[in-house]
Amino acid sequence: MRDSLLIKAAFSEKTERPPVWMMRQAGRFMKEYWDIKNKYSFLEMCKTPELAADVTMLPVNLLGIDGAILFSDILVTGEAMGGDLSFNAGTGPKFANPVRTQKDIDNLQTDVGDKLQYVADAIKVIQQRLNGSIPLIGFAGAPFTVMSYLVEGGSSKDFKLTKLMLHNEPAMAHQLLSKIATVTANYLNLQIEAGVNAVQIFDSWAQALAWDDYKEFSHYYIQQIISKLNRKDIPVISFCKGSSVFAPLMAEAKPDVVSIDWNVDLLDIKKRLPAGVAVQGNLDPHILYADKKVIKDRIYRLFDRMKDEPGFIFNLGHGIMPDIPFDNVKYAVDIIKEYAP
Ligand code: 1CP
Repeated sequence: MRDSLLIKAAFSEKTERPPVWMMRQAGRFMKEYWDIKNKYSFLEMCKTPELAADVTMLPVNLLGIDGAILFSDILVTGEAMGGDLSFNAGTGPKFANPVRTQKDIDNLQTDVGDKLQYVADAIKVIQQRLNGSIPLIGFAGAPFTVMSYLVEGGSSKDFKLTKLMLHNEPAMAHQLLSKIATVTANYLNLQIEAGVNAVQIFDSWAQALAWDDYKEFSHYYIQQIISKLNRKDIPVISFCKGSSVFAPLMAEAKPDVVSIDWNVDLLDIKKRLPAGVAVQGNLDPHILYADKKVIKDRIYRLFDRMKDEPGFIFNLGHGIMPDIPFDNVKYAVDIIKEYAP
């Protein structure tokens, strides 16, 4: 895998073309996903290695992308720590026992490797199916983002209770974040041990934070996690929504790749990062709703801009929306493979 397009680009080595994969590629925009989802619950799919492998392989077989991503969710760490997690159509993820008091935090467990063993089992089945063709990306949620679901009890628009805990009870917030960070570092090492070829940390809601709060309550813990990973030749990708602002700080945590949202010019931000830090991104996912000529124009514009830069992985600035037409996603992957500067 060390010679694959994705791993080479992640280590800022020259590649014949930029590799492509897309956040949330293994999911809801594909009819074949729903054929499986209509028979099982989401958590059953995650916890049954053969099913997790079936879904992981969908975009590999149907799109021909350059990296597979483990089928799971960022909230499985919260569940393993004691969160009563469910996923309901329409309302998204729910924790029935939100974490809001000192006692709630004290009750959270951190020695949870056994409870996440099903992920290691899934990774082994997926690697058999991939059979050395392309790298498998493992992942986990960043502590701040996972904390937000635990504290709010589910999705949130304004993160009111989470931010109140940061601001009024910072010592409690640090205890909670520290517990999540311990679990997350161990969990990513479990994935590396089981055979993933790269890992990505998702801090999906970091953009809700002010600079100082991001530094104290998010960046600090991501740095801790990255420093504990048994990386060998496993690149670490750090994603956050808000990276057009936070990227220089994200790079200080020493990931190999910083994944950038679509608010910023990718070349400009790459030039502001230390040499040897690759970038991933940064197409606005809404472009994939547009006409094919717009899709081609925007992707080739990005590629022309990045053509002299080793260390560029094509991705979206955030995940694929469930109602994006499959045909447009396939078209994007096809034209990326045809790109010649
Ligand atoms: O390609 C893939 O989709 C791989 C598997 C994957 C990943 C990487 C899933 C499956 N979830 C995730 C990460 C994830 N989960 C993130 C980070 C990425 C991002 O920012 O988009 C987040 C924030 C979640 C939390 C979550 N889980 C949400 C978002 C809710 C919100 O607050 O907006 C949702 C809808 C889920 C459930 C979920 N996870 C994955 C799928 C396919 C689904 C839908 C389940 C269903 O079909 O009902």
